[in-house]
Amino acid sequence: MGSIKRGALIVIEGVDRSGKSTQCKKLVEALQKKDISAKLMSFPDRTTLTGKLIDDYLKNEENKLNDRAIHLLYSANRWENVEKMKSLLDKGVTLIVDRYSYSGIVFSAVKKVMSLDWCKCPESGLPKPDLVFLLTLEEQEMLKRPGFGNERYENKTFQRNVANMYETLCNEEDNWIKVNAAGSIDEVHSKLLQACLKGLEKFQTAPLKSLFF
Ligand code: NYM
Ligand code: MG
Repeated sequence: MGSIKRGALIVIEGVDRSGKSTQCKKLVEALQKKDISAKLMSFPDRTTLTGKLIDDYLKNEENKLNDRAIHLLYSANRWENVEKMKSLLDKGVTLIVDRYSYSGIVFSAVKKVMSLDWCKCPESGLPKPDLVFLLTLEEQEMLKRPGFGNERYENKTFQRNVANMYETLCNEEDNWIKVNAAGSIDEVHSKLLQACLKGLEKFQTAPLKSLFF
């Protein structure tokens, strides 16, 4: 009776409209087709208690929750899901996650109210992804994509700052892969799938680490 390998924790990050959700979905489908147990998760998880507060904050300009409070809510939204994540990983399910702690850090740090270190603190102890894909888009490409929605943060200046802050974080980490999101959906997908498959065995046999200790 050999013990089953754990699942891998793989995160996709990037500015709004970079194709994260599409790519996450395709990645899960492709892994499943290869008989690799995989599941999609996304943050914010708007279905939970904190998720409902976050949803209201994003949709209502009148919501005056302060920057630190909303930052901690996003983090709590991940902590609410930690048992579920760990239990799936333990069972050998690979998780493909649409945004994670890095979105939390980047979207808050660009507000210039809290330092990068302050933003990282509440993420400490969450499962550390084995691999992070950063989908990048040149500004010209970003502008060509269909319009932003009406949620908070969905404007050019904010997203430009977010893109720069992602670069800063990316330079601090060794397990990030930058992928130009301007390619076709299939081109981007095959890059992501290849990198996932290449690392999978290694991820599944190494202990799961924690963020930022
Ligand atoms: N966002 C997302 C944050 O500000 N902090 C976080 O921790 C996370 C996970 O929520 N503009 C922001 C980024 C998005 C917004 O996400 C909603 P989505 O993926 O559009 O539902
Ligand atoms: Mg969005």
